[in-house]
Amino acid sequence: KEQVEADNLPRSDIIARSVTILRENDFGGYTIPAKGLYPYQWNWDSALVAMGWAMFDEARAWEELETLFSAQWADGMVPHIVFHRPCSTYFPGPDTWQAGSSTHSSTGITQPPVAAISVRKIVEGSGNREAALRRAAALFPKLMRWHRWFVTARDPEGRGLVATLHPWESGMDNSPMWDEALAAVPVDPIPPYVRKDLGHVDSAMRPKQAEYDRYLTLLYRFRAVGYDPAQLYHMSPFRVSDVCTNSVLYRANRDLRWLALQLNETEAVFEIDSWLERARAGFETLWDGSAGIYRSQNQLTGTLIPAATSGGFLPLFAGVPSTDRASVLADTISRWADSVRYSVPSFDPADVRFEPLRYWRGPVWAIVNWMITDGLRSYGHHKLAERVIRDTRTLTSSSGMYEYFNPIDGAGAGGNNFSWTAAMCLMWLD
Ligand code: 9WN
Repeated sequence: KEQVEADNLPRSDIIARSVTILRENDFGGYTIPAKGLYPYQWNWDSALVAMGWAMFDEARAWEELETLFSAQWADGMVPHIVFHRPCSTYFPGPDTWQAGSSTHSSTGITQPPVAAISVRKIVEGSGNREAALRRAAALFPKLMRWHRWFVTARDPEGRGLVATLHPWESGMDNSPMWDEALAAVPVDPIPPYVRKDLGHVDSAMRPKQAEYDRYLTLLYRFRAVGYDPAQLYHMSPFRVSDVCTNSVLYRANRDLRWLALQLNETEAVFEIDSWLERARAGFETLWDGSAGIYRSQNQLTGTLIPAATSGGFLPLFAGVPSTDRASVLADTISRWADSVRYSVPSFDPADVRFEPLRYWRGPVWAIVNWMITDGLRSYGHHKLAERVIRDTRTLTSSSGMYEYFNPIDGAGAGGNNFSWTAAMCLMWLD
């Protein structure tokens, strides 16, 4: 380990490499996650990447978010992918989704709502707060509409937790969290399709065919009802309370509330307060004290999902747990970290389904580490946060700015020169 750590790049190299990656993945107002593999604008990628841009080019950071919101749907939803230009290297693309706003072609589902978190970070880091607040003020009503959409379209029954209707919406596509819920989705006789992802990366690092068949089945069913949110909530054969999405939304609501106060938007503050209060009750139902982690829930069966994943630590990022509970979570993170070489694995390393190389079933993700460390720091767990940051720095320095990393041997996996990995490296230089 010392050997690898000795290879850590100096600060100036990290900056140079990260900036180069963002610039090379800049397609004019939006940043693609990685060349070839992901050629469009992804929702939560863009919001996270905007924070990276803000470290050296604030105007470009605002542009990233403004471009994302230019594709907002009339009902308030902000889609998970915006197809700004045709491209044949990704499947499923615009021809399969057949969705969008009046101006933009997009998917018909969403992703964890990071944007408001990003807006606050950019404003707080800005050298010209007044100008930054003007840019933020223009985004504010759009952010409100998106968050309101979550509450109305995805929590119509008032559970305090919003529903995720497709594994792609969770951003943690093939996480073991979704195994049972996804297995219960029947595979329809869907049109034959060719996966493009396998032309870019090894199949051992990607979701399996059985999962893709169900991802596509859901897509075609949603498309058949024109992505009407009222119908989707009731007819989707996959409906979960994802602990990651709900944590990101809770944190985003706190940051949006902060922005509302800056902008003297008093009514909005009250509205956001009601969302936060409802969600606090919802989170209580996800806590598993005996395992020391938050879980996701299958809304269709009512069961708490047994798989413990790194998403279960994200209520720390939200600021939801009490300090006692935060310490329990920190202990669980330490235990996981002790059982691998690089923290934080995306799935419990003690679980038989743990796979160190397969996407969301074990590998380390820099963005999740960023959220976890931000949460740990806010609860005063600085030593553990530093350990996670050090591990991520070692991984990115020695293996490259990969999409994700093997927690056992540190090998980079998935796409290389990855935008959000580069952005997180810039964030940690703070
Ligand atoms: C489907 C872009 C996206 C991330 C997701 C990650 C992966 C896409 C895919 O890549 O998902 O949206 O084709 O695998 O799971 O979190 O936003 O980086």
